Amino acid sequence: MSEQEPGGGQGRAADESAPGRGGEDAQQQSRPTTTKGRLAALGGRIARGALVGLVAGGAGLAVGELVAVATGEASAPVAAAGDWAISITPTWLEQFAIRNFGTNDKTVLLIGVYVTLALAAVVDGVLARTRLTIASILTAVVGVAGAIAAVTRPAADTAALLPSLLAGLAAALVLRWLTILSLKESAPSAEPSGRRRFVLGTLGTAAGALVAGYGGNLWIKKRYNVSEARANVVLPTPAKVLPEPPASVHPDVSGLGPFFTPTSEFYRVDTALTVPRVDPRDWKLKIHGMVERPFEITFEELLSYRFEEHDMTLTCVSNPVGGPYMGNARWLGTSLASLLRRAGVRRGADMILSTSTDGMTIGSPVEAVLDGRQAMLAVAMNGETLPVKHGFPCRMLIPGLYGYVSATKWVTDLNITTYAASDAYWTPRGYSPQAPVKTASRIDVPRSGATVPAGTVVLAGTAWANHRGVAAVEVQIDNGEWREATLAAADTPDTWRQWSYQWENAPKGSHKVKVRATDGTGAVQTSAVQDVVPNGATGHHTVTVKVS
Ligand SMILES: Nc1nc2c(c(=O)[nH]1)N[C@H]1C(S)=C(S)[C@@H](COP(=O)(O)O)O[C@H]1N2
Ligand SMILES: [Mo]
Repeated sequence: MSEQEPGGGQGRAADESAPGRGGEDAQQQSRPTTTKGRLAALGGRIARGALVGLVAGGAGLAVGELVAVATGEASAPVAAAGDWAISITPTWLEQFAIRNFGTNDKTVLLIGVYVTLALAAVVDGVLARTRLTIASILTAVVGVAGAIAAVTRPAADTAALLPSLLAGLAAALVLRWLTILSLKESAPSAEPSGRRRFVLGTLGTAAGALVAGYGGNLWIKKRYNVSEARANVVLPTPAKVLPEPPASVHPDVSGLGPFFTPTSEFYRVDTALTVPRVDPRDWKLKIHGMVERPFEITFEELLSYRFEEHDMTLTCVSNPVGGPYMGNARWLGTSLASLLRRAGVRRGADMILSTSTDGMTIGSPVEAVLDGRQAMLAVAMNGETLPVKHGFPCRMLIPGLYGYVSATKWVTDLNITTYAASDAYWTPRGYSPQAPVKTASRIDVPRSGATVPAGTVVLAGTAWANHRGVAAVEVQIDNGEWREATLAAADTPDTWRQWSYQWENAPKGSHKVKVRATDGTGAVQTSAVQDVVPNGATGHHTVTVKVS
């Protein structure tokens, strides 16, 4: 970088620009002649353009947020853009996100959307100084793109167009107005009043946008809040009292999680950027398609059915070997099989295509639901009304199948159809149309990499073969013999089974410990390593333990 004029005082006076239409390229003659001066002028233009772009973008988003108070949370520009991004996320990226960000993947996505919009706003704001019309049109185009994203979400109506359209329009108008003020302010002939107008306009708009955006967001949260409706649900009394499982389902090993996963710690996996808030008074379930007697029921009717409790472990297909995406709960639900029988499934139908209020579709085998297992429409978990993020007011559950083919949250539609005729959401994205949970096991104690004192080392963990049950668990130390672990008592074949093993005289040094399970049919968990896609990871969970 050459500096022709130490001190570089080209300063404000040389910071050129003309007010109004001509923009900055009409002002060639007043350009500073030194490199440093030119750089300073360029910096000033970029800074002003960026500021104006960001304020215009923020004002647009705030308007969008306010409009979304009327049209629904998911139609707000950022929510719509995020939901759209989720729907086009390729499977490899989705896998990367779930591996690296886990349940924070949605926060990461939102940050991504904001950063992208901010960058676009900065570029647009800088462009506006020389090409105001083009920049304004681009702003409006971004709004139109947002509106298209919003209206093409599966659960959207036409009103979903409005927030982003109006956001784009507002942003374009603010961009125009502030750019003109800014060009006047930075012109060589600028008067102090021009500068004041620009500063006040920018600050005022920014403050207004913050208040409106934040307020709109709070208003949305309040308007679509269902916590009161949730608190008012009177859970049906189960037809039979299900006794607590014996204490012996849980080996008393410190560091091993409880048999039932506390609801607050239960994993959450779904594609919903804004958690659907469904008022039970508006909830209806429709059963239709290849049935003799299609029908629709309200939440009140649903609650009048026979309800039963059932203990079952829910597992995500995206759970890597040894991973955390599973939980065990006591669910309260009504029989899905009874509902199907009431509708009368026609011959040839083999799939239930269930849809949630946010448009997620999940395909489940009719056969699994009718084979006697406790498939249910659940309204409570662990004795408490379903939390909103776990599907309030009603979700589907089928023991033995991964969540993406069975556990539809916020479910409102059951279309009885065929695998040949229908694809569920994840099928074109590379996942198998059908997916029973694979036999698997996990070492939870000690944590991999932990250092433990020599002597007797207690190993413990959990194993699952949902609906087949776990018959045995074995551990292997440093590729030695497989040794039989002690199984805790079984609850149901649909729940996981905890285990422990006393490793006597553990020698000092670093050791590899592996685990494998045998399911209720006698099949031993495979050692073959397979990735999550297309139907669940396999391989032995292995931890490193340092004995000192
Ligand atoms: N509506 C809806 N239901 C859904 C999903 C979803 O994305 N949307 N994800 C499924 C998947 S992949 C899993 S593993 C389970 C997870 O349920 P949980 O979040 O209550 O643990 O919900 C299933 N039900
Ligand atoms: Mo899942």
